[in-house]
Amino acid sequence: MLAVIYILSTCIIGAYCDCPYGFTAHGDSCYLIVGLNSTWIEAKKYCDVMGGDLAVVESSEEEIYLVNLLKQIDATGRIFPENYWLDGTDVVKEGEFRWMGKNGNSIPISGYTNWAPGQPDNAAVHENCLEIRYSFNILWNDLDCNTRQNFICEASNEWNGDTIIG
Ligand SMILES: [Ca+2]
Ligand SMILES: [Ca+2]
Ligand SMILES: [Ca+2]
Repeated sequence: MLAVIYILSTCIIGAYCDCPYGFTAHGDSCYLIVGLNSTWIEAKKYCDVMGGDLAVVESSEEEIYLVNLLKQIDATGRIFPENYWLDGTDVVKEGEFRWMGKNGNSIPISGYTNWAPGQPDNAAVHENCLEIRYSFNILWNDLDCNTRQNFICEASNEWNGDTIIG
């Protein structure tokens, strides 16, 4: 609990609390909804370049926030209401979905999930990447990783620009 208070207080003070350029802060994280038609791995690289990673949705609170964000963007018409890659995949071992993270630090998707009814179904035996799918009532689905679509990046709100080289 002390650690949580510390993180919150540093954010309130603002000393080490910031989002990468273009991201929106919410709780401990920052988010960027990206309307580029990208494969899952292209999306993951894009998020990395922007200072984050593909989004890891760990709670209903986080998902409700994101879905509201998607609906707001939908209302602007700036991004066609398509589908959005998240960080999950079972490409390494079929049926074992993991949040891939970075540097080999993947973890099994356990606890909170929000799969659409009947998903993941590994349709046509090659659906290995996790998306939020509009036509499935904005719930999770596994899809062919090579499909080009929108995606959601997430970064820590303690991000700073110290890693900029040159
Ligand atoms: Ca998250
Ligand atoms: Ca699969
Ligand atoms: Ca599927």
